[in-house]
Amino acid sequence: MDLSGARVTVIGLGVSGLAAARLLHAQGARVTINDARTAEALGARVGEAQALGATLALGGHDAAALQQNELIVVSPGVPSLPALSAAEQHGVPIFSEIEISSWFVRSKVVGITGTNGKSTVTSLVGAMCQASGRPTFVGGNLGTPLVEVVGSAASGPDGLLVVELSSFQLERVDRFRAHVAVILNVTDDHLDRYASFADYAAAKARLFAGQRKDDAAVAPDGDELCTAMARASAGKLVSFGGSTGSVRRDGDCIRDLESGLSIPVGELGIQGEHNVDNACAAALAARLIGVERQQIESVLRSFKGLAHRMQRADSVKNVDFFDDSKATNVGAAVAAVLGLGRQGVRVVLIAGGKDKGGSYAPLREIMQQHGRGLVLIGEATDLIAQELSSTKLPVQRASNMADAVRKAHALAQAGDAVLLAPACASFDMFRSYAHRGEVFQAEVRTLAQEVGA
Ligand code: UMA
Ligand code: ADP
Repeated sequence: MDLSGARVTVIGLGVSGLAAARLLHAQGARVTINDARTAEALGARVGEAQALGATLALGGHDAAALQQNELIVVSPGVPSLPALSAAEQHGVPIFSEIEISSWFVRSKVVGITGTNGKSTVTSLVGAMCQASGRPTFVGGNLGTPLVEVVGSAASGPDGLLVVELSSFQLERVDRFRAHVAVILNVTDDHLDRYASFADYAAAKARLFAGQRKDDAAVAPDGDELCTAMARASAGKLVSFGGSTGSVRRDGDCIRDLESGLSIPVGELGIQGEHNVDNACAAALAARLIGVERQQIESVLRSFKGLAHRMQRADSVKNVDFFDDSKATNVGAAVAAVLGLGRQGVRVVLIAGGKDKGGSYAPLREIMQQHGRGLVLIGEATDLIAQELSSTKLPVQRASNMADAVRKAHALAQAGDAVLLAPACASFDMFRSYAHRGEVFQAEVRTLAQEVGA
């Protein structure tokens, strides 16, 4: 793709926009970065953009100016604004940073999407590819924008790219090709951005659009929605998990009959039923991209999981505290409660935060069965209290995390667990899910010091 002299606007001066601008500038494009926020609100990023030689258009999105471009690159957090639709109607192509990256790479790509488990599976497959010795990039929605790989060894013909892809990033891909495309699951999320669940699912399904005949479209065995998405691919459908998946649980082991991989579930580095599915998906994706069985097996044993995903924080008077702050939607929170409940543990759930427009009803029966009580925080407090009122569990409202941790501990009995699995975004009270998890863990440590372990 020759971008030399092209007039290009990047929308959003975040991590993704800045990285995209850097590549476009290196390709000789005349780059403008446009952000709704002012220079004052954007802070240090403004200096970084200026150092690139980019023109800045800050404090709003000007429809007329956007129409003057030959290309617009949109950051994932930017929804379909009226100014963007107008530019599109004017014939300006609009792509995500993922799409433009794909124009400059020659490596094999594993693309991973789904509502939950993306980061875990991406990290697992990434570690497996790294263990194979081939130059490997691991990133995307996980943190490092894909565009940063361009020009590195991993973007060459021997390289492997393992990319976590959000629905936001997939909205505007065209030729992006994942040689192995994995969809893990689709449940309610981001309904504050999409008009319907169908729209959200359709964005995820874009992962398969650029696949070709020899590619693999990976979906969970028995999941009709995900299987239908993968079937629409030009590639071959391969399933994981369930009763007929190509890599699946067989008794106490995970087995891949094709490669001979067999590993007892108890020897996996990550625990919980949903992580068995994640391990199957990762092992299959890695095998399909060419990683050897021994390397896959060794990572399945050694990878201990990511922070703020069912991470045991501490124990206070025989009550275990778990940090699952990354449970930012109801599906993840349900999986977390079920994981503990199936071990016979009663759960005091700390939930709430910034609502994303989905239903909390899936938590109702699960909490009825395995719950001891509920502590609610943040903007979604009333909504959750209303939707779960029929459980008749004790409900406490907390004004901050310190209060929530104390109220949850007071509700718990010896042998119970206190679980932070908010089913909401964190932005009403915290900078990010990671910040929320850190504050929770710090409050648990303080409580442990106060009352003794
Ligand atoms: N902005 C506008 N106009 C708007 C909205 C936003 O100009 O209408 C501007 C903001 O003022 C801000 C910039 O856009 O300056 C931020 O862009 P961004 O929200 O796309 O954030 P980035 O820093 O570029 O980070 C993005 C992803 N963010 C989102 O999808 C919201 C990061 O995923 C990703 O790690 C990063 O690119 C690198 O690929 C984060 C995320 O929360 C972790 N993802 C969601 C999730 O996991 O649920 C999808
Ligand atoms: P993502 O990147 O899709 O948000 P993560 O691996 O970061 O996925 O996990 C996010 C949340 O979802 C965590 O709370 C985790 O415990 C939960 N989770 C992980 N895998 C699954 C799965 N396969 N099904 C349901 N929940 C899951």
